[in-house]
Amino acid sequence: GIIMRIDKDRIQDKNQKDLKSHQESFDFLSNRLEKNNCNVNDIIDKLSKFQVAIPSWALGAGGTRFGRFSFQGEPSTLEQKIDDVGILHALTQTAGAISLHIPWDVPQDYEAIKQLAVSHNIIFDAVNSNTFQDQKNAEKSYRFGSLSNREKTIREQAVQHNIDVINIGRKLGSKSLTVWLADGSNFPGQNNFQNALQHTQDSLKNIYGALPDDWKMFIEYKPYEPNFYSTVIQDWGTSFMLANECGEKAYTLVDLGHHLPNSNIEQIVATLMLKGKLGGFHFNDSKYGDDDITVGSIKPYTLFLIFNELVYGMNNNPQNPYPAWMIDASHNIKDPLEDLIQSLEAIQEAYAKALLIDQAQLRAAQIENDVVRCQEILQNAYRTDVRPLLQQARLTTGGALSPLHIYRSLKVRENLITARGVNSKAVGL
Ligand code: LRH
Ligand code: MN
Ligand code: MN
Repeated sequence: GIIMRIDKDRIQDKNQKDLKSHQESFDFLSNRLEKNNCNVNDIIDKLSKFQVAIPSWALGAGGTRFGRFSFQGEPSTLEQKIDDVGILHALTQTAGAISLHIPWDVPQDYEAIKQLAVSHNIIFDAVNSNTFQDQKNAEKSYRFGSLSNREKTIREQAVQHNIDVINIGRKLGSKSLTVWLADGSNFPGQNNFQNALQHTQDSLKNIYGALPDDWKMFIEYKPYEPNFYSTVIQDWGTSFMLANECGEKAYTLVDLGHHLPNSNIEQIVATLMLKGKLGGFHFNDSKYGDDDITVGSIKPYTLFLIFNELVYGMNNNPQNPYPAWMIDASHNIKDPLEDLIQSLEAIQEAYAKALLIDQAQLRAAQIENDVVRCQEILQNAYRTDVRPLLQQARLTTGGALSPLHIYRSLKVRENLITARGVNSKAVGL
């Protein structure tokens, strides 16, 4: 197939036009920050190293349960999905990984797939199992649950699928498995809660038994949807308990959209990191439920507060491993690549603002119970326009000063449509 890529020279070339004005705003901001005891170089370094995995299912326009409007030039093969992530990474230098969903993305030729990823400088992050849909030619149906099912043979099929996913991931160099279950019930009385939880725990332990020593297992929770009365792994507490039952390689995964309205997600993050159990993170934003819309488009201040806890945990909790970051968003109407560029920018922005917080001053204000000053310290950081820092980070790593502008001016989508055809469709959600 045709490999789509944007080489660094094109990007450098396009950057020229905005270089001078960037330099001006960067100098102005870094002077001000240095005066406030910020180590700007350290922040730039942290921003350049922060890499977020792109899930294979975010590269096509997502659907709602009422329909899906494909976006022209969507990737229809795994190779094309990797090419898309390559484009994102070339422009932003922050999307250096892809997260595959099995069976949507089973590789045919492993060596070729690995080489393609290497050529784009991207690695394979967590592999995701899927027992929320019945697969083609599946012997048993997950209609009434997978790992939690009353029927042993159905649980066994679901466990085996997860083991198959681990083996696929091993061949690609992945180091973690993410398990998200749709299991639950739609009506009171449909399920025995205790049996469903016990079965889930036993099944997860069987999967954990097949996990290589240097792998992690992430257990994702979600309160509702697709089941609307009960979900077996409904909240962080249930996930945490199951992870503890499985063992030290099992962790909780926080997806921003998987909380009931007004939950204090930053506090959940702090609790899990203190206990060394925050393994992975799915970024998205929402107004109502698990809306999976562009990161930072609705609640950017909450995202900042969450990053404040993440930064604190990364600095103070050696018991917690470095979390696996992933975007879990995909929308119905935007160009998926433009949407992901916006999400990556919002993530970096929240991270940069959290890095500006003067932790020593905040501690001092907390000790004095100076509530007003505590709030001022957080909000001073939040109100700073950090975009020149993001641009500087991209400049030093060979990315685009303005990824979205360059994406449009290079007519990337138009080229993808020419290469792949108007009706090319992504497999997945
Ligand atoms: C479930 C979820 C989970 C799935 C993805 C497609 O809502 O967040 O991570 O794997 O969506
Ligand atoms: Mn998720
Ligand atoms: Mn979700």
